Amino acid sequence: MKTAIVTGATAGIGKATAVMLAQNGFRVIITGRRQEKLDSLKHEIKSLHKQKVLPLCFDIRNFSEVESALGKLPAEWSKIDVLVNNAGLAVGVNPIQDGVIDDWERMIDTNIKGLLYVTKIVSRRMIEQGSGHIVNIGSTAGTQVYENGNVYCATKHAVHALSQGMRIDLLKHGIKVTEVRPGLAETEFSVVRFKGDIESAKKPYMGLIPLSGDDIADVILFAITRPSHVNLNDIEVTPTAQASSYYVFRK
Ligand code: NDP
Ligand code: 8X3
Repeated sequence: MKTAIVTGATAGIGKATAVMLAQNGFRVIITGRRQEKLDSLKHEIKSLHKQKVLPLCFDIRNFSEVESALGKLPAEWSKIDVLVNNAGLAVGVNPIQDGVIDDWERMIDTNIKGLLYVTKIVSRRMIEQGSGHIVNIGSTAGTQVYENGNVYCATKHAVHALSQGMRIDLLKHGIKVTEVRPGLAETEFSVVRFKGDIESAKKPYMGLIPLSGDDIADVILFAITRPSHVNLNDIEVTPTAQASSYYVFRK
């Protein structure tokens, strides 16, 4: 049986991915900072989908927390087939001159440094095993920059570059690297970005049918279930009503 780690599994894309992988025969290691959400997801996956779950509560911005959670896994969880680097966030929508330093640091520390910390620990394990598949959740914002998206877009550009760099460095070890780059997906993402302002958080999704966490989970499942000689490198997924970060058709 294959084992997958999904970071940021307490909400949105990560939660949907953990459930879908469990439904499709994967044992899942689920991570996030909210213990109660991890506990309820563990209960859901064990009772509804009859699958083994290991919840690990830690902040991916802290390397020693990442190392102690993922560096010493229980023996029965020690072979990791898939890592989904999903945990991430946008905070704030300010023009660059009004940027809030704490917002910038949260995004850079989570989306870039946290992804690197997790990857360092898990990729070394995959190299020892001689196999593995890393799926990085990038964004349409990883190749296009929009007004007031400055630092968030920069972090996702970094994920885009790191995905290419990881693919090159891990090539000789037989480890696959896939980047999945969603467009507008309605999760907790916008509520976090607008700091709990629900009305503002709804606006990006008005007048169109956005992606759901399940839509992205479905793509991740497809990517990780291709034959061993086939890799999907870079997958951009948008709602039908979105052509790019700049062109969105709203009814
Ligand atoms: P959600 O806000 O619904 O989920 C984000 C997840 O990340 C939560 O489980 C959260 O868990 C976790 N997380 C955030 N910060 C940390 C941290 N410091 N340590 C550990 N876990 C953390 O958003 P989405 O599901 O939409 O976002 C998932 C990924 O998809 C992100 O990387 C995002 O950038 C990307 N994305 C989202 C898009 C969208 O439109 N929604 C589009 C393109 C990409 P907890 O709070 O419990 O720590
Ligand atoms: C999230 C996509 O366009 O809402 O990465 O920033 S967008």
